Amino acid sequence: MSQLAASPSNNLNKLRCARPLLLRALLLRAFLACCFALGMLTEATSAEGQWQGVERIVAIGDVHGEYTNFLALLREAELVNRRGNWIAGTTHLVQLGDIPDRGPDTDKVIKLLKQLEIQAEKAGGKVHVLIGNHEAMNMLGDLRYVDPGELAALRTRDSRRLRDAFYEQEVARRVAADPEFVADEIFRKQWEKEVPLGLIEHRRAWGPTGDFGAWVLQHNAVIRINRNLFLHAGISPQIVGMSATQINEQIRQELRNGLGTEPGLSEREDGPLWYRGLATNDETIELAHVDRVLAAYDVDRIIIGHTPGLATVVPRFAGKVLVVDAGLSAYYGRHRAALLLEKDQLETDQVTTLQRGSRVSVPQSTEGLLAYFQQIAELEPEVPALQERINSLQSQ
Ligand SMILES: [Mn+2]
Repeated sequence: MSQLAASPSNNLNKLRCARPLLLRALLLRAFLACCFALGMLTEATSAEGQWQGVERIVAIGDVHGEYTNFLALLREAELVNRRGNWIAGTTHLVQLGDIPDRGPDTDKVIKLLKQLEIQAEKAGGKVHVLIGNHEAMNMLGDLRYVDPGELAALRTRDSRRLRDAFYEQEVARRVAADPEFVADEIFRKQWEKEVPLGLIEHRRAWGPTGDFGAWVLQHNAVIRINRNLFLHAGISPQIVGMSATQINEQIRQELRNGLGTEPGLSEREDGPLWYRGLATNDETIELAHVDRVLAAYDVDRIIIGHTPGLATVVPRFAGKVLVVDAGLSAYYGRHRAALLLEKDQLETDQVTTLQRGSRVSVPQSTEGLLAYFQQIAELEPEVPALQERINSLQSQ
């Protein structure tokens, strides 16, 4: 009796349960599909490296291990507060590459930028840290410009023990190759000079799975925001046929897996991390190429770092190229300038240099250059190269 009574109600219960379960399963499937599609979308957008409709963009050039002056510039651009937290809402910050080398603060700068990437994303903004030739050099093992302070910053109480373990391995390796080999005190002193404390940590950090290397591998070398192309050095005539996606994928692949026997895109003189023609070639000779690059990537402007000299944003080709490497680091004189691109009512990007906190409009013609550099010189005095440029423009 109880069984008979129970069974229809059980069946009913099963049915009642089945519907929500089915619904739940369908919702879950839809949810997962949605996540998947969103994931694909996000990935596609970032792989293509394109953003449209951005109201305010701040571009900052090479940092080269300089924390204090970099933070001062971020504050002047109203990107962060005095504690270094993002306050810029939907603004996009583009750091044009070359964070490490020549100065000691690389670890601090990277920690700050990692934090800003997260904070900006939450606020609807974005921090783009582009890959420069010095990121590539550090990942590929070219350590010519490493500052001793960068190694010292990575030292811990374990560093000596870690290095001793490597030393023992090195001695064992040499003895295996040559049984006569004896590691005397001179050998040890020489080896320790070549392997300063912090170097092993540095090599690990810049490896493809290390704290710095894995972070760099999340980044692009070339991006497009509104009608502006951003990259570290420049697009040469040899590279102009490659899409931004191809460039980004090839450079990340090289930094992840190392270089083959052919010169890699990330180390070539005419590659996007090194090419200096846009910054230094004669404008009358290079102009046709500049126009080709603008057409190929469908942009109005190319914004680059890599070449310091005048301590400010240097407009070239009547504003078609903007060189944004002010020379922030002590090595280059601790100058301070950022580029601002802010949409006006007509939705066009207004171009302004922020020099030590003061705004100077960037001329879109060669005629405006003298007045521009004169205004900059008042804000950034005692830059001989800038004075020379002013004198030469005056004598024309
Ligand atoms: Mn560079």
